Amino acid sequence: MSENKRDVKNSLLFECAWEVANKVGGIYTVIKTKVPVTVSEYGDRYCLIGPLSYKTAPMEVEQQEPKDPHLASTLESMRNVGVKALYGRWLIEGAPHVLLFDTGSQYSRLDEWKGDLWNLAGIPTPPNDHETNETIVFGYIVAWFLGEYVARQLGTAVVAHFHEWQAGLAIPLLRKRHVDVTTVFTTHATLLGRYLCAGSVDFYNNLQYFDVDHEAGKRGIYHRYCIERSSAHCADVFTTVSHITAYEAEHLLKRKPDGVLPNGLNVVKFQAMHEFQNLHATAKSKINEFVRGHFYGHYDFDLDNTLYFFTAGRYEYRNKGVDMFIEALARLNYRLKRSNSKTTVVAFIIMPAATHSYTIEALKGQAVVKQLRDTVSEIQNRLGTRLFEHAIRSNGDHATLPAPEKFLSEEDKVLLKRRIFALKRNALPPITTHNMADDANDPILNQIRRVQLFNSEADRVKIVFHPDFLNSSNPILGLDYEEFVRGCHLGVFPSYYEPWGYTPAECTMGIPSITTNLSGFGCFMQDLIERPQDEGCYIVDRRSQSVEDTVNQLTDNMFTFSNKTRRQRINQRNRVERLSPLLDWKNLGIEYSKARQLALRRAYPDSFYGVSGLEGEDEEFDFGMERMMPNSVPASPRFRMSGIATPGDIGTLTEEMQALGTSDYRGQAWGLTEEDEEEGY
Ligand code: U2F
Ligand code: UDP
Ligand code: G6P
Repeated sequence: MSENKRDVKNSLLFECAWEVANKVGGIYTVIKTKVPVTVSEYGDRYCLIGPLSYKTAPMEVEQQEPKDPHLASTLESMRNVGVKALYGRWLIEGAPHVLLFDTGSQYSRLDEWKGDLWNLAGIPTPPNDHETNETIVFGYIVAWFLGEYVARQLGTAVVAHFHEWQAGLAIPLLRKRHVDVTTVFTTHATLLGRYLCAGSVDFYNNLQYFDVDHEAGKRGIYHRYCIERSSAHCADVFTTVSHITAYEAEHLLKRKPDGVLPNGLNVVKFQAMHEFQNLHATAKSKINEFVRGHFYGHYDFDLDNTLYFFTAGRYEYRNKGVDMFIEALARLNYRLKRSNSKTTVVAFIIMPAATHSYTIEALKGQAVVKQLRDTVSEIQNRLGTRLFEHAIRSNGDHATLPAPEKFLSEEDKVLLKRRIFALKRNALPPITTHNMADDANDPILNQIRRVQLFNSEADRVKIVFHPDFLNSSNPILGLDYEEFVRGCHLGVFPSYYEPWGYTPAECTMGIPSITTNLSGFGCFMQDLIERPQDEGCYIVDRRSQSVEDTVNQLTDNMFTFSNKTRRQRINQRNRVERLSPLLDWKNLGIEYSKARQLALRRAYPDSFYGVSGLEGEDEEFDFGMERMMPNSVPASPRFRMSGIATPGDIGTLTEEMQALGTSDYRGQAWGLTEEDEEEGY
């Protein structure tokens, strides 16, 4: 590529995503939580690139002047022709450099760039797709920036890492223009996968056979698909977040990924185990408070013997497995009733849908409980005063102590009666907390109607559908999501399409969860731990059995969990919490380092070989990353593979991976016989 020999050991890193300083979905979580570990490796040689949103940027970014003179002069020359950009520090843990481009400042060139894209790559673009227009303008600005930057800065190699198709368009442009950078593309799902799964197709068994162009065309996303596919093909290194998505990408994008970069978390470890157990108890008491209000008038169950289950995420009814969750809840209800169980399960569904604010009933529930509580504490105060006055005048004669109810005045009794009457309710406690915009056609509500889980007294399983994300300032269920998770007993995520799945991964902060072997996270845990269910990480099989059998397995898991004693639950939470280091970026970040190193090797092979042409040992990088699981950690959990150094070894990223067939993905493979597996394919 280059005449000059660029320094590959101290390479610079630009990481580019649509969700840099701009929260849309899961990729924001990936980027933001990963920053500290990337900064510790790259320091000031790291800069994130994203779109400039005037709404969020002022809160997220502190403006600064670039210290790198090449960067300053590149920006200067772009500003001179009208490009608006904000450079500074992103105000998050790690405080990385960030460069945000205002796509609006270059919309005048949209048609010119669309024409260029057609001539260059044969990618067509329809006129009214706003998201694609943004992608094109952003992609052209980023390619322009990187091209100008490396033309000025000639001494050091530059790695440009792009996430998802919205940020990926710069990759084919850089390649066509022979810009001297090396590129990594990470996809967090595929466009076609998401669309196909949301319909009713047997996705995984047909992956090899889809006519991809036709399917994309049918759904009006052919142009987006072309951008995604060209990003994957033109990148020096192509990666995804899990093996299951790698398999999907190979067939839908027609390039086999070079490796897997699993998503991590920023794990906070407590000094002592009991600290997070205490947090569970405090958060649970807040959920208890909500439940008392929501079920007023029918609150005949014992909160001390009540379990909170939940599912959460974007409202993708089939992809997130809500259909299966509700069906399994109905069966759980039947089994709990049949076994005369005293346990009540309250199942929460937290998924944003279109609504017109809270229902009157939901607000009233919280209000009547608050009034009752206020009245009781007023009476308590008055009663206390009377009791004290009486006692102090008894002058040592305890025989004068009247019956306790004598201290309750008639007025108090009337007040209390009024509050108790207010708790009367003719209807059953509502399923949903909000007025739904389309109640009659809502898939979740319709499924609940079908299985008839209406919160009746006889039901051991009650349902609360909260069609909005949680927030501590909400008047109902006023907790932050993290606090809510801690207060619950079990997270249930029976996903059908889930490239990774942060929601079950986040449960490892201290509560058990159920997920499937079709989610990236589920497969990751299954590959890593010998008996994940013993560690509070239940994985339901959605690959090799019928839907009926899967629902029964899910029901069994929930039923067994419902029969655990408090002591067993506490124990299980301790075990789950011990898994969290597996997901720590301090351990998983090394996979990103490997991807960058591979990209450098592919772009600058000469820099990695000694004079003799053999790879010199001193050319190897030392990532200096913390190794997983120091020896002091207890023996449990038992790992499946002996001698693994990092969890990322599961996502082994190697040159050889290209040469292998489809069947080398981890986890249960498709279309393989048992003998094949035994032979280690
Ligand atoms: C994956 O989740 P994401 O957070 O990336 O999922 P979305 O935020 O929904 O974005 C995926 C695509 O859907 C598009 C968006 C992206 O191309 O432009 N989209 C849309 O068209 N309309 C919308 O209203 C919202 C999004 C993945 F699914 C998880 O399993 C992973 O955990 C996560 C992180 O790797 O990436
Ligand atoms: N989440 C949230 N508030 C809520 C429920 C969920 O912020 O009330 C977050 C959750 O913490 C997680 C993300 O939404 O980080 C969902 O990510 P996941 O990977 O499960 O699915 P995606 O939406 O990315 O497909
Ligand atoms: C934590 C607390 C305990 C409490 C328990 C409730 O472990 O430290 O004091 O008894 O939570 O557990 P449960 O599973 O019944 O909500």
